[in-house]
Amino acid sequence: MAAPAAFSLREVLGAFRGCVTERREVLLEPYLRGWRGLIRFLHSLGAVFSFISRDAEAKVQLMEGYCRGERRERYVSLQAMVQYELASGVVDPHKRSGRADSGCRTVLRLHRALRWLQLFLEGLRTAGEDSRPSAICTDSYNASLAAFHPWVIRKAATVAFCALPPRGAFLEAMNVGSAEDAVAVLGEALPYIRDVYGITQELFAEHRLLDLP
Ligand code: 1Q0
Repeated sequence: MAAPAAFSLREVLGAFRGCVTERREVLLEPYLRGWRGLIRFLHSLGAVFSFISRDAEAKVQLMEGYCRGERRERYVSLQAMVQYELASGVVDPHKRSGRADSGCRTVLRLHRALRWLQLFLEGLRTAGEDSRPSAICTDSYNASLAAFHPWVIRKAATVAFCALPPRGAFLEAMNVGSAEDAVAVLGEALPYIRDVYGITQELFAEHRLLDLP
């Protein structure tokens, strides 16, 4: 049996590029494929990150279940999912409590993490050669996801970030060639990630889903 292929940033890039349709809908299958790639990368960074990858993995798995399930046509795109879950009462933006397994609240967690990713990759791409990924990661986290996490998670995340490898090794782990090549691919990937984030943010804002418990 062949060993699982090594992570490559190109795959993640391809997945996020394939997310947005001509009608500006976000397709779930490539969205989740992009996340799968990222989780794989996180695994390669070591066990310190496993509390993060476990959570992301559980969320991706839940969503994959919907995409393959009985109502799969309702989960082709984020737009279809929002429409279906609102119409069927699976989610209700006016309720303070809600189902922990709805697609909308699950995607919302991934969506917030995508903002972190965007900031982090932007930082990595534009910072100087002697910059530290751990510092860029901490700053990106504090400017995004941290606002949604309780103290203990913030603390654990900040400690884990210290274990990130230095810039050269980090860029190399992306598996697209030299550090310069990796930076170029990041530049290519970012507009797609930004686009997916922007469309999702607008969709969730329009339906008042940005605070789902
Ligand atoms: C490279 C270092 C990775 C750092 C990841 C930053 C995110 C930190 C998040 C800490 C999450 C802690 C685990 C639990 C969180 C949950 O409480 C929370 C809320 O969910 P719920 O159900 O309790 O309401 N969950 C989340 O906020 C979701 C977090 C998902 C994080 C997914 C991160 C995936 C990271 C992939 C590595 C990307 C490396 C980038 C470079 C690769 C180049 C393409």
